[in-house]
Amino acid sequence: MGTGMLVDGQWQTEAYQTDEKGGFKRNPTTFRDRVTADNSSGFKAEAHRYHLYVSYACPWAHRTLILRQLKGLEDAISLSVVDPYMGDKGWQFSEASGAIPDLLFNAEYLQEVYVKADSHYTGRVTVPILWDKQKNTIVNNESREIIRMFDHEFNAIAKHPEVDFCPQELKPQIEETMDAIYNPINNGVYRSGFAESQEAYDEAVTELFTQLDRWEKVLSQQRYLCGEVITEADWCMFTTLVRFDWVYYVHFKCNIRHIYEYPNLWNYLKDLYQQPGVKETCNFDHIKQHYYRSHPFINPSGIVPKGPEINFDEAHNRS
Ligand SMILES: N[C@@H](CCC(=O)N[C@@H](CS)C(=O)NCC(=O)O)C(=O)O
Repeated sequence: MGTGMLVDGQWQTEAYQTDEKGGFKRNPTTFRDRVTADNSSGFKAEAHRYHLYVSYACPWAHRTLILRQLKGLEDAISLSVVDPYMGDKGWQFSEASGAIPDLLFNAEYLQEVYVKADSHYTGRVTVPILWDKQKNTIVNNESREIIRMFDHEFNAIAKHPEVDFCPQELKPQIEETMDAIYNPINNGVYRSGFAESQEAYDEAVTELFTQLDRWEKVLSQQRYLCGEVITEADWCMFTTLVRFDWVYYVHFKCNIRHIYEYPNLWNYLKDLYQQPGVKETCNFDHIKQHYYRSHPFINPSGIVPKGPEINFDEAHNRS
Protein backbone atom coordinates (compact mmCIF):
# COMPACT_ATOMS: atom_id res chain seq x y z
CA MET A 1 0.00 0.00 0.00
CA GLY A 2 1.20 3.43 -0.86
CA THR A 3 0.53 6.51 1.20
CA GLY A 4 -1.49 8.30 -1.44
CA MET A 5 -4.08 7.92 -4.17
CA LEU A 6 -5.66 9.79 -7.06
CA VAL A 7 -8.89 11.72 -6.44
CA ASP A 8 -10.51 13.11 -9.59
CA GLY A 9 -7.16 12.82 -11.36
CA GLN A 10 -5.23 14.68 -8.62
CA TRP A 11 -2.69 13.02 -6.35
CA GLN A 12 -3.57 13.19 -2.66
CA THR A 13 -1.44 11.98 0.16
CA GLU A 14 -3.43 9.96 2.62
CA ALA A 15 -2.96 6.88 4.72
CA TYR A 16 -4.41 3.60 3.53
CA GLN A 17 -7.89 2.83 4.70
CA THR A 18 -8.94 0.75 7.66
CA ASP A 19 -12.34 -0.26 8.97
CA GLU A 20 -13.74 0.82 12.34
CA LYS A 21 -11.85 -2.03 14.08
CA GLY A 22 -8.47 -1.10 12.58
CA GLY A 23 -8.66 -3.82 9.98
CA PHE A 24 -7.02 -3.30 6.58
CA LYS A 25 -9.51 -2.67 3.74
CA ARG A 26 -8.63 -3.43 0.12
CA ASN A 27 -10.77 -1.55 -2.40
CA PRO A 28 -12.04 -3.18 -5.59
CA THR A 29 -10.25 -2.19 -8.79
CA THR A 30 -12.04 -0.19 -11.43
CA PHE A 31 -10.68 -1.07 -14.86
CA ARG A 32 -12.40 -4.33 -15.62
CA ASP A 33 -12.55 -4.77 -19.39
CA ARG A 34 -11.41 -8.00 -21.02
CA VAL A 35 -9.15 -8.87 -23.89
CA THR A 36 -10.82 -11.58 -25.94
CA ALA A 37 -9.58 -13.92 -28.68
CA ASP A 38 -12.69 -13.24 -30.80
CA ASN A 39 -12.89 -9.47 -30.19
CA SER A 40 -16.33 -9.84 -28.57
CA SER A 41 -15.22 -7.35 -25.89
CA GLY A 42 -13.80 -4.80 -28.33
CA PHE A 43 -10.30 -5.60 -27.06
CA LYS A 44 -8.89 -8.22 -29.43
CA ALA A 45 -5.94 -10.36 -28.41
CA GLU A 46 -3.20 -9.22 -30.78
CA ALA A 47 0.59 -9.29 -30.67
CA HIS A 48 2.33 -6.01 -29.71
CA ARG A 49 -0.96 -4.29 -28.83
CA TYR A 50 -0.84 -4.64 -25.03
CA HIS A 51 1.66 -3.51 -22.41
CA LEU A 52 2.01 -4.79 -18.88
CA TYR A 53 3.06 -2.57 -15.97
CA VAL A 54 4.30 -4.51 -12.95
CA SER A 55 6.41 -4.40 -9.84
CA TYR A 56 8.64 -7.39 -9.13
CA ALA A 57 7.83 -6.83 -5.48
CA CYS A 58 4.09 -7.18 -5.78
CA PRO A 59 2.51 -10.62 -5.38
CA TRP A 60 -0.51 -9.65 -7.52
CA ALA A 61 1.63 -8.37 -10.37
CA HIS A 62 3.89 -11.40 -10.03
CA ARG A 63 0.97 -13.65 -11.00
CA THR A 64 0.67 -11.86 -14.34
CA LEU A 65 4.44 -12.09 -14.96
CA ILE A 66 4.30 -15.84 -14.41
CA LEU A 67 1.41 -16.38 -16.83
CA ARG A 68 3.04 -14.10 -19.43
CA GLN A 69 6.24 -16.14 -19.15
CA LEU A 70 4.75 -19.64 -19.02
CA LYS A 71 2.37 -19.00 -21.93
CA GLY A 72 5.26 -17.59 -23.97
CA LEU A 73 3.86 -14.07 -24.35
CA GLU A 74 7.09 -12.15 -23.57
CA ASP A 75 7.54 -11.03 -27.18
CA ALA A 76 3.88 -10.25 -27.76
CA ILE A 77 3.18 -8.25 -24.59
CA SER A 78 5.74 -5.57 -23.69
CA LEU A 79 6.73 -4.80 -20.11
CA SER A 80 7.57 -2.02 -17.68
CA VAL A 81 8.86 -2.72 -14.18
CA VAL A 82 8.68 0.00 -11.53
CA ASP A 83 11.40 0.80 -9.02
CA PRO A 84 11.07 -1.34 -5.88
CA TYR A 85 10.79 1.70 -3.61
CA MET A 86 7.35 3.25 -3.28
CA GLY A 87 7.51 6.76 -1.88
CA ASP A 88 5.11 9.67 -1.33
CA LYS A 89 4.03 9.79 -4.96
CA GLY A 90 3.48 6.07 -5.29
CA TRP A 91 5.19 3.70 -7.70
CA GLN A 92 7.91 5.34 -9.80
CA PHE A 93 10.04 4.44 -12.79
CA SER A 94 13.82 4.42 -12.57
CA GLU A 95 17.04 3.05 -13.97
CA ALA A 96 17.50 0.77 -10.94
CA SER A 97 18.81 -2.71 -11.63
CA GLY A 98 15.90 -4.88 -12.75
CA ALA A 99 13.57 -1.93 -13.36
CA ILE A 100 12.31 -1.21 -16.90
CA PRO A 101 11.27 2.41 -17.56
CA ASP A 102 7.95 3.43 -19.11
CA LEU A 103 8.74 3.18 -22.81
CA LEU A 104 5.21 4.23 -23.81
CA PHE A 105 4.97 7.64 -22.12
CA ASN A 106 8.31 8.09 -20.45
CA ALA A 107 6.35 8.71 -17.25
CA GLU A 108 8.12 9.40 -14.01
CA TYR A 109 5.35 8.03 -11.79
CA LEU A 110 2.81 5.30 -12.41
CA GLN A 111 0.00 7.68 -11.41
CA GLU A 112 0.58 9.46 -14.77
CA VAL A 113 -0.46 6.28 -16.57
CA TYR A 114 -3.77 6.17 -14.68
CA VAL A 115 -4.44 9.81 -15.52
CA LYS A 116 -3.71 9.11 -19.20
CA ALA A 117 -6.39 6.41 -19.10
CA ASP A 118 -8.87 8.58 -17.20
CA SER A 119 -8.15 12.22 -16.42
CA HIS A 120 -10.74 12.06 -13.60
CA TYR A 121 -9.58 8.76 -12.13
CA THR A 122 -10.30 8.25 -8.45
CA GLY A 123 -8.68 5.30 -6.77
CA ARG A 124 -5.43 3.70 -5.82
CA VAL A 125 -2.53 3.57 -8.22
CA THR A 126 -1.78 -0.13 -8.27
CA VAL A 127 0.13 -2.70 -10.29
CA PRO A 128 -0.47 -4.78 -12.34
CA ILE A 129 -1.92 -2.74 -15.21
CA LEU A 130 -2.72 -4.13 -18.64
CA TRP A 131 -2.54 -1.21 -21.09
CA ASP A 132 -4.00 -1.13 -24.62
CA LYS A 133 -1.70 0.81 -26.98
CA GLN A 134 -4.42 0.99 -29.62
CA LYS A 135 -7.27 2.44 -27.56
CA ASN A 136 -4.83 4.21 -25.25
CA THR A 137 -6.38 3.08 -22.04
CA ILE A 138 -6.12 0.63 -19.18
CA VAL A 139 -7.96 -2.56 -20.05
CA ASN A 140 -7.76 -4.12 -16.65
CA ASN A 141 -5.90 -3.80 -13.34
CA GLU A 142 -7.13 -6.90 -11.54
CA SER A 143 -4.52 -9.65 -11.48
CA ARG A 144 -6.94 -12.54 -11.31
CA GLU A 145 -8.67 -11.37 -14.47
CA ILE A 146 -5.43 -10.59 -16.29
CA ILE A 147 -4.03 -14.09 -15.66
CA ARG A 148 -7.20 -15.68 -17.04
CA MET A 149 -6.87 -13.55 -20.21
CA PHE A 150 -3.21 -14.56 -20.63
CA ASP A 151 -4.14 -18.18 -20.01
CA HIS A 152 -7.04 -18.46 -22.47
CA GLU A 153 -7.43 -15.51 -24.81
CA PHE A 154 -3.96 -15.11 -26.32
CA ASN A 155 -3.46 -18.67 -27.57
CA ALA A 156 -3.26 -17.62 -31.23
CA ILE A 157 -0.08 -15.65 -30.48
CA ALA A 158 1.28 -17.52 -27.43
CA LYS A 159 4.42 -19.62 -27.86
CA HIS A 160 2.88 -22.21 -25.53
CA PRO A 161 -0.83 -22.34 -26.36
CA GLU A 162 -0.96 -25.98 -25.21
CA VAL A 163 -0.28 -24.98 -21.61
CA ASP A 164 -3.59 -24.48 -19.79
CA PHE A 165 -3.72 -23.55 -16.12
CA CYS A 166 -7.51 -23.52 -16.03
CA PRO A 167 -8.84 -26.55 -17.90
CA GLN A 168 -12.61 -26.55 -18.33
CA GLU A 169 -13.24 -29.61 -16.14
CA LEU A 170 -11.34 -28.10 -13.20
CA LYS A 171 -12.63 -24.55 -13.55
CA PRO A 172 -15.18 -24.62 -10.70
CA GLN A 173 -12.61 -26.12 -8.33
CA ILE A 174 -9.96 -23.61 -9.40
CA GLU A 175 -12.29 -20.65 -8.85
CA GLU A 176 -13.34 -22.03 -5.49
CA THR A 177 -9.72 -22.50 -4.44
CA MET A 178 -8.70 -19.00 -5.53
CA ASP A 179 -11.66 -17.61 -3.56
CA ALA A 180 -10.75 -19.73 -0.55
CA ILE A 181 -7.12 -18.57 -0.36
CA TYR A 182 -7.72 -14.91 -1.24
CA ASN A 183 -8.90 -13.41 2.02
CA PRO A 184 -7.07 -15.54 4.61
CA ILE A 185 -3.78 -16.02 2.74
CA ASN A 186 -3.10 -13.70 -0.25
CA ASN A 187 -4.75 -10.73 1.42
CA GLY A 188 -4.29 -12.22 4.89
CA VAL A 189 -0.60 -11.32 5.06
CA TYR A 190 -1.55 -7.68 4.33
CA ARG A 191 -4.42 -7.78 6.85
CA SER A 192 -1.92 -8.98 9.40
CA GLY A 193 0.82 -6.48 8.47
CA PHE A 194 -1.35 -3.41 8.03
CA ALA A 195 -3.63 -4.03 11.02
CA GLU A 196 -3.93 -0.99 13.24
CA SER A 197 -5.30 -2.77 16.28
CA GLN A 198 -4.26 -5.85 18.22
CA GLU A 199 -7.69 -7.33 17.61
CA ALA A 200 -7.52 -6.92 13.83
CA TYR A 201 -3.98 -8.35 13.76
CA ASP A 202 -4.87 -11.31 15.99
CA GLU A 203 -7.83 -12.18 13.82
CA ALA A 204 -5.89 -11.94 10.56
CA VAL A 205 -2.82 -13.85 11.69
CA THR A 206 -4.87 -16.63 13.30
CA GLU A 207 -6.98 -17.08 10.20
CA LEU A 208 -3.85 -17.03 8.01
CA PHE A 209 -2.16 -19.86 9.89
CA THR A 210 -5.37 -21.87 10.24
CA GLN A 211 -5.59 -21.84 6.45
CA LEU A 212 -1.88 -22.59 5.94
CA ASP A 213 -2.30 -25.58 8.28
CA ARG A 214 -5.30 -26.69 6.25
CA TRP A 215 -3.47 -26.52 2.90
CA GLU A 216 -0.47 -28.26 4.45
CA LYS A 217 -2.78 -31.24 5.04
CA VAL A 218 -4.27 -31.07 1.55
CA LEU A 219 -0.77 -31.07 0.07
CA SER A 220 0.10 -34.23 1.99
CA GLN A 221 -2.52 -35.99 -0.15
CA GLN A 222 -1.97 -34.39 -3.55
CA ARG A 223 0.80 -32.57 -5.36
CA TYR A 224 -1.01 -29.30 -6.14
CA LEU A 225 -3.95 -27.34 -4.74
CA CYS A 226 -6.50 -28.72 -7.21
CA GLY A 227 -5.03 -32.20 -7.70
CA GLU A 228 -2.14 -33.47 -9.77
CA VAL A 229 -1.78 -30.59 -12.24
CA ILE A 230 -0.60 -27.03 -11.72
CA THR A 231 -3.42 -24.49 -12.05
CA GLU A 232 -3.91 -20.75 -11.74
CA ALA A 233 -4.74 -21.34 -8.07
CA ASP A 234 -1.19 -22.61 -7.50
CA TRP A 235 0.32 -19.50 -9.06
CA CYS A 236 -1.91 -17.37 -6.82
CA MET A 237 -0.66 -19.30 -3.78
CA PHE A 238 2.94 -19.28 -5.02
CA THR A 239 3.41 -15.53 -5.18
CA THR A 240 2.37 -15.20 -1.53
CA LEU A 241 4.42 -18.18 -0.28
CA VAL A 242 7.60 -17.16 -2.09
CA ARG A 243 7.62 -13.81 -0.22
CA PHE A 244 6.62 -15.27 3.11
CA ASP A 245 9.81 -16.20 4.96
CA TRP A 246 11.80 -13.23 3.72
CA VAL A 247 9.19 -10.56 4.16
CA TYR A 248 5.82 -11.45 5.63
CA TYR A 249 7.21 -13.43 8.57
CA VAL A 250 9.16 -10.43 9.87
CA HIS A 251 7.75 -7.28 8.30
CA PHE A 252 4.06 -8.25 8.48
CA LYS A 253 4.42 -10.17 11.78
CA CYS A 254 3.23 -13.45 10.24
CA ASN A 255 5.57 -15.26 12.58
CA ILE A 256 3.77 -18.28 13.96
CA ARG A 257 5.71 -20.51 11.56
CA HIS A 258 7.95 -20.13 8.53
CA ILE A 259 6.90 -21.80 5.31
CA TYR A 260 10.08 -23.90 5.53
CA GLU A 261 8.73 -25.36 8.77
CA TYR A 262 5.80 -26.88 6.87
CA PRO A 263 7.15 -29.97 5.07
CA ASN A 264 4.49 -30.06 2.36
CA LEU A 265 4.09 -26.35 1.73
CA TRP A 266 7.87 -25.91 1.63
CA ASN A 267 8.45 -28.69 -0.87
CA TYR A 268 5.42 -27.56 -2.88
CA LEU A 269 6.87 -24.03 -2.98
CA LYS A 270 10.25 -25.29 -4.25
CA ASP A 271 8.46 -27.49 -6.82
CA LEU A 272 6.64 -24.46 -8.25
CA TYR A 273 9.75 -22.26 -8.12
CA GLN A 274 11.69 -24.86 -10.09
CA GLN A 275 9.14 -25.12 -12.91
CA PRO A 276 10.87 -23.89 -16.08
CA GLY A 277 10.56 -20.12 -16.50
CA VAL A 278 9.36 -19.33 -13.00
CA LYS A 279 12.59 -18.27 -11.30
CA GLU A 280 13.12 -15.73 -14.10
CA THR A 281 10.03 -13.93 -12.80
CA CYS A 282 11.31 -13.75 -9.19
CA ASN A 283 13.41 -10.79 -8.14
CA PHE A 284 14.11 -11.23 -4.44
CA ASP A 285 16.10 -8.04 -4.22
CA HIS A 286 13.09 -5.99 -5.39
CA ILE A 287 10.81 -7.92 -3.05
CA LYS A 288 12.90 -7.21 0.05
CA GLN A 289 13.78 -3.63 -0.91
CA HIS A 290 10.16 -2.75 -1.55
CA TYR A 291 8.52 -3.95 1.63
CA TYR A 292 11.17 -3.07 4.19
CA ARG A 293 11.83 0.39 2.74
CA SER A 294 8.37 1.51 1.62
CA HIS A 295 6.36 1.26 4.84
CA PRO A 296 7.93 3.69 7.35
CA PHE A 297 4.93 3.24 9.64
CA ILE A 298 5.98 -0.42 10.05
CA ASN A 299 9.76 -0.19 9.63
CA PRO A 300 10.85 3.42 10.30
CA SER A 301 14.60 2.73 9.85
CA GLY A 302 14.08 1.23 6.40
CA ILE A 303 16.74 -1.34 7.21
CA VAL A 304 16.46 -4.48 5.08
CA PRO A 305 17.22 -7.64 7.07
CA LYS A 306 19.74 -10.10 5.62
CA GLY A 307 18.17 -13.45 6.38
CA PRO A 308 16.89 -16.00 6.58
CA GLU A 309 19.09 -18.37 4.60
CA ILE A 310 16.71 -20.28 2.39
CA ASN A 311 17.34 -21.98 -0.92
CA PHE A 312 14.48 -22.40 -3.37
CA ASP A 313 16.76 -24.41 -5.68
CA GLU A 314 17.25 -27.18 -3.15
CA ALA A 315 15.74 -30.53 -4.20
CA HIS A 316 12.03 -31.04 -3.43
CA ASN A 317 10.25 -34.32 -2.80
CA ARG A 318 7.00 -33.74 -4.70
CA SER A 319 7.40 -36.12 -7.67
N1 LIG B 1 -6.59 -6.38 -6.61
C1 LIG B 1 -5.39 -5.99 -7.19
C2 LIG B 1 -4.41 -5.58 -6.11
C3 LIG B 1 -3.17 -4.94 -6.65
C4 LIG B 1 -2.39 -4.22 -5.54
O1 LIG B 1 -2.92 -3.92 -4.46
N2 LIG B 1 -1.11 -3.93 -5.81
C5 LIG B 1 -0.29 -3.23 -4.83
C6 LIG B 1 1.13 -3.72 -4.82
S1 LIG B 1 1.34 -5.25 -4.01
C7 LIG B 1 -0.19 -1.77 -5.18
O2 LIG B 1 0.14 -1.42 -6.31
N3 LIG B 1 -0.43 -0.90 -4.20
C8 LIG B 1 -0.25 0.53 -4.33
C9 LIG B 1 -1.27 1.30 -3.54
O3 LIG B 1 -2.26 0.71 -3.10
O4 LIG B 1 -1.08 2.50 -3.40
C10 LIG B 1 -4.86 -7.14 -8.03
O5 LIG B 1 -4.93 -8.30 -7.59
O6 LIG B 1 -4.42 -6.88 -9.14
